[in-house]
Amino acid sequence: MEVNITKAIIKKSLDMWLNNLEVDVVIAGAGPSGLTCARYLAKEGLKVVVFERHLFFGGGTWGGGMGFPYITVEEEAKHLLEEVGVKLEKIDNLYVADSVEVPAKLATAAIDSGAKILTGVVVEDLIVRENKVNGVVINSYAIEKAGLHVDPLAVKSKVVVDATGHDAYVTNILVKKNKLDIKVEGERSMWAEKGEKQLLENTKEIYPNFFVCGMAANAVFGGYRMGAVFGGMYLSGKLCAEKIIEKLK
Ligand code: 48F
Repeated sequence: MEVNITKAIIKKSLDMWLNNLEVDVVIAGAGPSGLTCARYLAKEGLKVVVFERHLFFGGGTWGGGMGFPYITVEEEAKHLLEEVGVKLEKIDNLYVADSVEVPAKLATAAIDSGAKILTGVVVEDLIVRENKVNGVVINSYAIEKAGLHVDPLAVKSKVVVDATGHDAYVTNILVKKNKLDIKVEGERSMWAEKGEKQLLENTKEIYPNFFVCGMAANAVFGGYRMGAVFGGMYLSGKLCAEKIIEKLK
């Protein structure tokens, strides 16, 4: 039995990795923007892998606002939660959703659309060839956390999306290691309405084959943070997917 358990896991993992070494799109970060982006890309038939450093997906959604287990979403974005079956209640001019239900259903919908979510994997660098991004360099988050010097592996992709949230981790690495003339501004203090609008203006390809979406996009361009209103994250994920689909057509 023990050997059979081990064999099943190793065989399946090996097949899965071999099947995901060359993909259309790699998304770094399985928060609300990354999961929404993954769902729309996969629905189009693109081969999508989401690398998430933690063992859980959902990013900054689970804790709602200051630990109160709800998040809010605006009228313009509520259909993106309704599409995946999230229940909403209107309070004043916003809709409220359960902060545990939301990531669970966003991830289920992304997986059911065909996206692969791999947790415990950190995107630590990029493959850059002739001024174009060609894929990502990955490592086990456990190895990184332990501070072990273990060399990484790599996955090739036509496009990479930075959906790593407030730190814009992958963009910072891209800029630093390739001495790019891009300034990562860092996010500004809270201004919910403005920050939500800026998310869409800032969701774009900022370097050949490299897109930013979600809070990473506002962090790159110095946009405002918005707190526990999430409509902009879902809209940004969808917009990013649409821009990538257009590019890869
Ligand atoms: O932070 P996160 O939820 O980003 P988002 O999709 O959404 C932001 C909101 O949650 C919230 C907000 C709403 O108003 O402002 O904060 O923009 O999810 C980012 C995910 O990326 C993972 C991280 O663990 C999180 O789950 N991540 C960060 N760096 C890496 C990474 C990395 N280098 N490799 C893989 N995953």
